Formats: sequence, C-alpha cells, structure tokens
Amino acid sequence: MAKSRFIASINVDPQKGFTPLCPDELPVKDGHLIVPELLKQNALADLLVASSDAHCDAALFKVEKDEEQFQPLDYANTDCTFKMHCQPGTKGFELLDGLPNPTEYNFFVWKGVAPDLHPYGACYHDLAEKLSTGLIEYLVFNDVNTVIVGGLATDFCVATTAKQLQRSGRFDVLLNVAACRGISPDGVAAQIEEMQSSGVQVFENSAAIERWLEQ
Ligand code: VGL
Repeated sequence: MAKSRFIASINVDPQKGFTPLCPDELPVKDGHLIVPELLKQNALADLLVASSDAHCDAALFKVEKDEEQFQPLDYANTDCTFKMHCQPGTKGFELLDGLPNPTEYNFFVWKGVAPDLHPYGACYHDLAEKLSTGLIEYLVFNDVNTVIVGGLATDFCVATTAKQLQRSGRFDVLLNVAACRGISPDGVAAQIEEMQSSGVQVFENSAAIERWLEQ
C-alpha cells in the first residue's frame, strides 16, 4: 500500500540574481528556465517553502571581479568570495517571475542577512549548522514526511539544503533535477553523487516524482 505522505516542496533560492537576467551577479546558465518545473513540483505538495539569499553591501564575501570569485576565505561563516548578489531592493533579490510571492509560501527563509554570514543550505544560518533557520522544525511540527527540492544552484545551495534535510533523518528527500540548474558541470555531477550516497533520491523531473509517489 502506498505510504501516507505529507509533502513539502522546497524552492531553494529561485532568485533573478542567480540567472542570466542579472549577468553581473552569479548567473547560472539557464537558471531562469526552472519556473515551470518548480510549479509542477509545487503542485505535488501540501506545503510550499522557499528560501532567498538576502545580502548586504558589507558582506565579507564581496569581490568586484569575476576572476576574484571562488577564492577560499577563512571566516567562520563565509568560506568563499563571490560577487555581490541578491541584495534586498534590487532585481537580483526578486523571485523568478511566475513563482508565488514570498507571502504566498507557507514558510520562507531569508539567509545571509548579516555581513559575516553566507550559508548555503536553507536549514541553518551558520556553516557549523548550529543556528537553525527553523525550517526542519517547521516541517516536523507539520508532520511533513516527504520533501521535494529544486532551485538554484544545484551544486551549492540546493545540494546543501537537500543533504541537511536528509541528515535530519525525518524525511524522504526527493531532488527534482529538472527544477535545478548548476554553476559547474563537474560540481553538479559531484554533488548529485554526494546527495545520492547520503540517501537523497534523485529524479529526472516532477513527472517521475509523481509516478514514484503513486506507487
Ligand atoms: C549560491 C553561491 C553563492 C546558491 C549562493 O544559491 O547556490 N551559490 N551563493
């Protein structure tokens, strides 16, 4: 008999700052094309969750040039340089057109607000994963047993979020590959492998997830 499921869809950082719509931020190739698949996965869910980067001008990660990016940093909660992205009040901060507004989600996480914080996953504000954003607690409190994850970028915030959810031991974690785009092909391949070995179940698209849920 099919398992009785209560499903949350997690839209990780589906912001214009991670797409070619904002070429001066962190454009992920084809990042703006994920909306139809995110909407399909949302339609499979009982609760909708999203996260957004919300960075300020004083962020420790900030560099000006492309070639200065992806350099390791030694701060406790900022481990890498990036160009500025997803500042509240700018276009890069906005969710992709066609998605719900933040207030239409059931739970919403804004992350990286403080200058010294640049987390990747939506479950913790810090890299040591001690300061909860409340997401796991919210899902547990609402008896969610299945989460579907999609968004940007596959090899950073999506992978980290999926692994955090999986590590909680509370949910079946389903990755919707068609609702994600990644920064580097090698990074995506490595992260998909890591997610799978941590127990995340990887699906080609929401139609495949729907078939699996109906089993
Ligand atoms: C992300 C790099 C830097 C992401 C955020 O959302 O995947 N990647 N900041």
